[in-house]
Amino acid sequence: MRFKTFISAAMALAVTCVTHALFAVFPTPPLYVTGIGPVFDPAWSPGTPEYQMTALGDGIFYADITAKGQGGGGACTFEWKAVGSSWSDGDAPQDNATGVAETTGSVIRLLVDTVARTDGFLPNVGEYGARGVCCTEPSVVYTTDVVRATGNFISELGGTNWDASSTYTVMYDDGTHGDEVAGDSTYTLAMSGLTAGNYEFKISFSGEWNRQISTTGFTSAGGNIPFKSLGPADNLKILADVKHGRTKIVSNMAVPGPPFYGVSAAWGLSMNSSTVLFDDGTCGDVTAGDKIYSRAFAVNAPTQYTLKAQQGVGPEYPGTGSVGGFPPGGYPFETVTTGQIILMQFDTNVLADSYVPNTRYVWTDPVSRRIPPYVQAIGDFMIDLGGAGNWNNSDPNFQLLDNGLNGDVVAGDNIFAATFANPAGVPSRQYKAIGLQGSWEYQFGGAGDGYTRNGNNPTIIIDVPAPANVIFQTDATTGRIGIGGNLPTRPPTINAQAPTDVADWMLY
Ligand SMILES: [Ca+2]
Ligand SMILES: [Ca+2]
Ligand SMILES: [Ca+2]
Repeated sequence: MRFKTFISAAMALAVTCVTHALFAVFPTPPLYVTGIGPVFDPAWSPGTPEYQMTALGDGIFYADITAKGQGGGGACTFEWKAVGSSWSDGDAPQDNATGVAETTGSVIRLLVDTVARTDGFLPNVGEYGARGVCCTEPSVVYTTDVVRATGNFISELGGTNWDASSTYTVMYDDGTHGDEVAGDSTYTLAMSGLTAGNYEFKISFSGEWNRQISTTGFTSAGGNIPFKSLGPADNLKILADVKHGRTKIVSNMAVPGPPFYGVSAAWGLSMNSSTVLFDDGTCGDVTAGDKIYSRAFAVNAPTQYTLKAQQGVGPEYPGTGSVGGFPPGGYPFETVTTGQIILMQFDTNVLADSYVPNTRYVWTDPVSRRIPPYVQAIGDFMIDLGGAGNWNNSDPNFQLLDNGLNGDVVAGDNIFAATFANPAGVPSRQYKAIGLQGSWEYQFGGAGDGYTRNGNNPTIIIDVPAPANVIFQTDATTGRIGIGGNLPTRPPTINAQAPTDVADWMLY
């Protein structure tokens, strides 16, 4: 009972910290680990010298701790996080990470990866708000564990949904049952026959939930991981890297499109013939075969909404926010008349102008486009450039303007810019832009994102030695951001400079 009381108090404290750091990024070193008592003493105390982390290289940090007591959770689990010197510096992961301390005095290595990876596994730094990915050595997963993908799809296979002991969901790491490499700590569940639709799962171990892999990695309570089936012929694989606590969905129908679909709560969230995008010059597509997929959609009633491009099981664009959620996330647009037609365009070309995102971003026609009332550059460069504090989303000294002055090349083109003297240098800092003063509701930038509402765009890294000026640029139509004197490239089918009552397709 004493343990249970202890755990409750500490969990409440940790949850508070998660909320506090919702939009923070991972802190710059020194980094620390902190966690629950009695494994940690003091418990939940960022900045404790004996818990300082050491760089392992490649953006990975570790700390070797000696458990002051046995883990008090089920299966001797304990909860922990990587954090800066204080909670206000930010922390990771969003939920508490999990470790196992079976005995007092056991030595456990706690690791955090702070770098975005390109292997398609989640969680991944910069995607869905992840600031760091945590795991332990020894792992919370035993070699004797039965690894399962457990979720609400099991009834489609003949079993019971969320049955953590199901015989239908056992994963393999022995080179059989669709597992590609035996013994590489990546387990595989291969399946097909699922009715088209949205599903979710977590990775469970030996039929219990004290240890699991959720949206935020190794946790005791994180979110369910979503995936889609495009139909019974969709050969799906769920992969689980049980060394790092990450998962990946592979589908034979999920190769990067087409078909792409344009979905919005304003006209429909289903991926079907009424939402498929065109690149054949029809249905509003301006130019056939230019790899820009488009469609004109009629919106029944005047509204403010969001949209996304989707490609089945693969990623969504923008990636951040939930287009079907409340409030809805994605690319923002607004209509003012009943039955208004909006043109959505989705560029799958790759641009080489150093602006981010450089592919797979969406935009809408000028009538439905939201012109931001305020654009500001934000990040951990603000103090370097003379600001009072970093990550201040209401600092007009960092406002970008569309007036043709101070680094803005063309007035009124919906590209916002400002130039800053840089006497001290800006070493490897994080940058994105926001579209409403004092708010995180509208954001710009980030690979796979662009202009978003109700999401949390990943940052891009800027590195400018003194004394070169820093010129921040933000294209508020596409959401592409970067630095430098050159304008971000725009696809030729954007109408960004004609009168706002002229729809894109009227120009061609
Ligand atoms: Ca394997
Ligand atoms: Ca096209
Ligand atoms: Ca401009």
